[in-house]
Amino acid sequence: MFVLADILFDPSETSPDKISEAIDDMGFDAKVQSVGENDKIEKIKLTISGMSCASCVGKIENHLKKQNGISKAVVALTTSSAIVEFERSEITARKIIQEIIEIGFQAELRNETDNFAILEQKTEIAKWRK
Ligand code: 9UX
Repeated sequence: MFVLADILFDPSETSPDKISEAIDDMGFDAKVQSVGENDKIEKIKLTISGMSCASCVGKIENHLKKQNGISKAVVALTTSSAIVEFERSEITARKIIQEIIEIGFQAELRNETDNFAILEQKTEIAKWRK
């Protein structure tokens, strides 16, 4: 009997081949059929400076939510940070940062490791698609 399993995984933790092996190890025969677009949504953390009162939070959140492709924008005044979720096909991290700067604040990706993690993940996925 042949069945299809749709598996959602974290590319930083495992790979389709590893998952398939693990299923083989349990006594079944698994083959990877396709690696889908599980990277449609990207989540970034930003450091935002220039916020001096609670209304700034609302200003930034509202401005971001108006942009196409941004599904979530949560800004925190106390930690000078923001978490933004967006569709890669609609908008980029660079554009999001530009939008924040345009309304008078400073923004940058929270740290280098995050940038590398995003890059690595993309490279991994590109590899599997070949
Ligand atoms: Mo508060 Mo923010 O008076 O741009 S709204 S400083």
